[in-house]
Amino acid sequence: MVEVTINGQVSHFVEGTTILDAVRASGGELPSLCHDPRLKPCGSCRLCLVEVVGIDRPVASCVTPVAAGMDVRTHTPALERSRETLLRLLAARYPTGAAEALPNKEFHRWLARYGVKAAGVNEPTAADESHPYIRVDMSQCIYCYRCVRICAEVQGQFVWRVQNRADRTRIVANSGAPFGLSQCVSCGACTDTCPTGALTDWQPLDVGEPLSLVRTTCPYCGTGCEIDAGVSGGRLRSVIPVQDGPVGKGHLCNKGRYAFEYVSAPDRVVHPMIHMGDNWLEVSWPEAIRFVAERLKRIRDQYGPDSIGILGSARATNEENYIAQKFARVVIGTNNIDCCARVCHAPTAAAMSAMLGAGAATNSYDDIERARTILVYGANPTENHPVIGARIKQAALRGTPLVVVDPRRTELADYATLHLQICPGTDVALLNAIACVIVAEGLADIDFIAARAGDWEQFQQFIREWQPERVASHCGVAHEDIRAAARLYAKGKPAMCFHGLGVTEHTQGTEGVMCLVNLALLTGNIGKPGAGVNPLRGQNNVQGSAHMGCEPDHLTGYQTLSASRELFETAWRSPIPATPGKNLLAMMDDAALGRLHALWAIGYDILPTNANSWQTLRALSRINLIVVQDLFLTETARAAATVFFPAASSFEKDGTFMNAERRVQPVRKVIDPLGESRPDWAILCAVAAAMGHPEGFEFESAEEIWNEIRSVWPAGAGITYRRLEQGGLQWPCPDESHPGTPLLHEERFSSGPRVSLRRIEWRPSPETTDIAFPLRLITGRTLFQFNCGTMTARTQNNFWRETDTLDISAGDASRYGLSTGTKVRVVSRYGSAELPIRVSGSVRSGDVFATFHSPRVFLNGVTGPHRDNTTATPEYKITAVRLEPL
Ligand SMILES: Nc1nc2c(c(=O)[nH]1)N[C@H]1C(S)=C(S)[C@@H](COP(=O)(O)OP(=O)(O)OC[C@H]3O[C@@H](n4cnc5c(=O)[nH]c(N)nc54)[C@H](O)[C@@H]3O)O[C@H]1N2
Ligand SMILES: Nc1nc2c(c(=O)[nH]1)N[C@H]1C(S)=C(S)[C@@H](COP(=O)(O)OP(=O)(O)OC[C@H]3O[C@@H](n4cnc5c(=O)[nH]c(N)nc54)[C@H](O)[C@@H]3O)O[C@H]1N2
Ligand SMILES: [Mo]
Repeated sequence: MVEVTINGQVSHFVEGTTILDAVRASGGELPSLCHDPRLKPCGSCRLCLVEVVGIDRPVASCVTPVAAGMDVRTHTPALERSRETLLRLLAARYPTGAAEALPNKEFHRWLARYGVKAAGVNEPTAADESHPYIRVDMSQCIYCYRCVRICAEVQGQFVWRVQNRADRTRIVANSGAPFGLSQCVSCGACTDTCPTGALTDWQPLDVGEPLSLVRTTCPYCGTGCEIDAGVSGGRLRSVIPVQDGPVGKGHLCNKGRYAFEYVSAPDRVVHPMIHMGDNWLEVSWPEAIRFVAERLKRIRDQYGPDSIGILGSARATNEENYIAQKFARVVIGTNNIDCCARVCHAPTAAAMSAMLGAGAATNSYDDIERARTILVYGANPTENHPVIGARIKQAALRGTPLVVVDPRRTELADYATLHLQICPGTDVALLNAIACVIVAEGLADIDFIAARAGDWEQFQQFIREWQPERVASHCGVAHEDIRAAARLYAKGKPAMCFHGLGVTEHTQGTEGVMCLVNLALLTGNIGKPGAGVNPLRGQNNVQGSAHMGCEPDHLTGYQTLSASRELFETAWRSPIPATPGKNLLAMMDDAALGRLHALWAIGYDILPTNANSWQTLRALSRINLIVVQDLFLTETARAAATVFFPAASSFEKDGTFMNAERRVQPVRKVIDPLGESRPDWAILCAVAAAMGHPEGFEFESAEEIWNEIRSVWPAGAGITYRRLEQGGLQWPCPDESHPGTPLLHEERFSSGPRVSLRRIEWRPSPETTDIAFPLRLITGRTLFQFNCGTMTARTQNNFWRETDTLDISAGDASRYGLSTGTKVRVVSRYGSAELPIRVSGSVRSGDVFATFHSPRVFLNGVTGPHRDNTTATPEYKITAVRLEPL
């Protein structure tokens, strides 16, 4: 700490603190225009100059660190005069009226504060209005370059460029094309930092600045960025990043920042409805609840509790998912409860809990900056977890070696030291070969293995057979590259692995993740900062919904039914059914055989998202009672539901989400539930009461539910709502003085002191290409749309991505006589779908890629029946197809 005097006041600061930060930290106000804490300081605007006793000339406070004994003056008459002069110079050319239109912009605030009026001409022609969310008017640019810097330094997109020099300097979107057509990923960072009216969101221009901000958590992906939601007139108006959010650190992606219009979409369903004849009839809540309660009772009495299945929601809160599984087990009396972790990272949870004792990410996002090598395995974070993707991209730009394993050339592959463009479904072979190199070349961490890993002898024996030369042709990767990847990962410690669905959504999904854990164990990359095995979990609360017990074999806290039954029976004062529960896939199998009579799907649109949709449709159509609880009439609801319960969105209720780094974060009510919609937990509790089981479901608030969760989940016991006010807590957090756990398995594994290396044989996918089906379809996602599309497709994100496309290599396209925009029929052994072609350099000849976001395309009409051999997760990543012209 150094002692500094600021305007006569003595204070202490950490060494390296800049004068500007010191002044602001001690509550002082100091104008600046080029500064943003998210950026490297540049000291160019001269507004933050201060006088330091003993130094002749004023210094730029944003680039000058404090020093012991420094005596700083921030507001001498000379400094204030020079600030006013600077502002006058800038205002001379600044359009009149611009400052009044957006009084909250930084430059506009300083103009007002120093009593300076803009005197320039308005040049409306300078405006670029081609972007759906951002208005550009460079006649209001003051050349602070914050947009250029944030786009490069935070998002890594390099859209904004400086053109020309001196008087003719202009800032333009790359290539000078209209901004809306540029490489912009619409993260909003530039408008967020722009201190003038040059870059602004349309929102405040259209509907005015919000009157208040409510801090909550983003409703989209498992990254879990905190957001400030702007409200006025009882409506959600804007979203901006929380500057001190532990995850986003003042950054968001397009969806979190802008794609919230779904909340007030005109077709949001806001009344309970019952399907009668060919129509949906709006009914009252008591009517809808009575109807469902009676039908469920009747079905339970007639066919038994296991003829009913419930699906929790990866989009709803922890509290709601806790109630969903408690409802299934206590009120219905079945373990038939699942959620869409099943089709996603269930293999990760299974593999990691089997091997390490905890089924969740070992490390935290903050380790990205600590890692000395990053392995991105079967994941596409710049599109699917963009805030994490941007951090990984920045690490690569700084020179951290990056290895990407993906059959497609993803954006990160462009930044990678090494991209292994693997043939889909050959990961176990490839990972074994990497392990083989690590062992054979003496790169294994023998001390770590001796202390903490078992079955080392047997593993060495086994892995010897997996030389890269043997697997290279199966994997479609050069054996030299496999060796190079092994060396990068094993030598550049700590090495951090992020993985995604490219590993899990396969017949060997669970085993693939086990192979990744093997690599971390072999190299001692576990239990250390900057290392570990880290699944990039899918939705906002998919980690939480499974963790709360929306899984047939697990109770809250991922505690197994077999081990924790007694704890829960005591807490719930109710027996827990003994019959093993069915997962989603098994429920569908049962339904197809006429054995599942009721299904309650909460925030999960299974028809378009489950693989092999036609089979799903056949199954659904045999179920007597389907209740869909959602914001919208989903495809499942349209095709097969009898009752629709309108749920409140995450902006309309309190609760918590759990992100992919095990962080529990608050979800706060920003606006009232739209229409008659209700929080999911309230609906479940009302049905419990109507079924004659109010006890255990008489909650008044989400916090009351959370406190019950804490009482049955020892590793979460210390996470109170009050503590969450300070920015979320990572479990394990066993008591209220525990700080939370950013890093797992440090001294010992969750399951004990030693864990075993796994010997896993590679078994090729049963889905093979042949003359009739010569191409391999890979499915996945894209930046601007989200999963079943119910939310993003109701926003202006359609501007960038109106429909799913079939990405094909240029060579294959010309072979089939196809070009971008041509519509084709993709046909598999299971069904077909029609969608336009997009010729793309990202896929290899023989592979095609498509997203599954658009209900018009219904891509899962094409995918097949194969499943992970441990968790039943569908093999979405490989389907043999052919293309037919239309
Ligand atoms: N914009 C956007 N973001 C999302 C979502 C969204 O729909 N849109 N969905 C959210 C959800 S639910 C999830 S689960 C996450 C998923 O996030 P990711 O795990 O990144 O999901 P995918 O894009 O499905 O697949 C990742 C990558 O796996 C590659 N891959 C395919 N087959 C193989 C293979 O055999 N081996 C290897 N090594 N790689 C393979 C694909 O080419 C793809 O680039 O994203 C979340 N975030
Ligand atoms: N071909 C192919 N198919 C896939 C995949 C793939 O890679 N390829 N990936 C799979 C994966 S990983 C996943 S996770 C699934 C995703 O499949 P889904 O879970 O069906 O998709 P989501 O879009 O995440 O959202 C589900 C629903 O939740 C609703 N919702 C949002 N908030 C709330 C709320 O607070 N309460 C309630 N009740 N509802 C709410 C939304 O309106 C939406 O209808 O798709 C799977 N399907
Ligand atoms: Mo997912």
